[in-house]
Amino acid sequence: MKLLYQTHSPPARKVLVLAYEVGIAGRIKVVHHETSPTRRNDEVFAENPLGQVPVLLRPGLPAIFDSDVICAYLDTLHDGRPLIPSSGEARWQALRIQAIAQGLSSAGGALRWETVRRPEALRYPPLRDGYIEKLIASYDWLEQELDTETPVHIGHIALATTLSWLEFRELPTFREKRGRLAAWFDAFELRPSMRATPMSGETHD
Ligand SMILES: N[C@@H](CCC(=O)N[C@@H](CS)C(=O)NCC(=O)O)C(=O)O
Repeated sequence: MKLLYQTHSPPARKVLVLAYEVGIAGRIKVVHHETSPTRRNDEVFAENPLGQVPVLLRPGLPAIFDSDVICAYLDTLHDGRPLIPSSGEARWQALRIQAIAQGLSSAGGALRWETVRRPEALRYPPLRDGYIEKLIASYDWLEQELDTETPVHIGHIALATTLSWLEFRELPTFREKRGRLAAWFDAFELRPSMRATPMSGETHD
């Protein structure tokens, strides 16, 4: 299988971290691609009409996107404990943490457009402030709601890869007054799956 990937993309890294966690990373060839709404990447568009990574290419089978769907697929390819719990409250907890992580990643990306990516004259400060509000409210929610003592699940992976990117991009910090969240993240970052998938090189994401 091939994974169309971007080194700094939280959803792409989420897929790869899951693959390491379940022991199938060796079956995936990672192919780096630059993608952006303002820099069309024809190879990515050829597989995903949204022009976004991650995309999973499977020999003889249709391409799969987005990261939630790829993770659900990869979770069927191993015999270990599923990282997306199949039923009960454990499932909804994992999926709602994943949903917050995906939202944080989107809000963080949108905030970067309003602060560094869009030409200065086209930025709209009220929109910037609205995205900051979403980040702060989500950090506060996570400080209360994150299940730090349960076995690792997809929500944890999505969240750790997103927090890592938010910090790397120097977006508003989640650390202040959120000791439980910060301690959980610092421990998660030491996992071999996170260490095997560092953000590297320059991208425009
Ligand atoms: N919901 C998608 C989001 C994917 C996404 O936003 N990918 C970004 C990189 S982080 C991308 O490819 N952006 C390029 C673009 O939107 O044109 C997923 O979870 O896979």
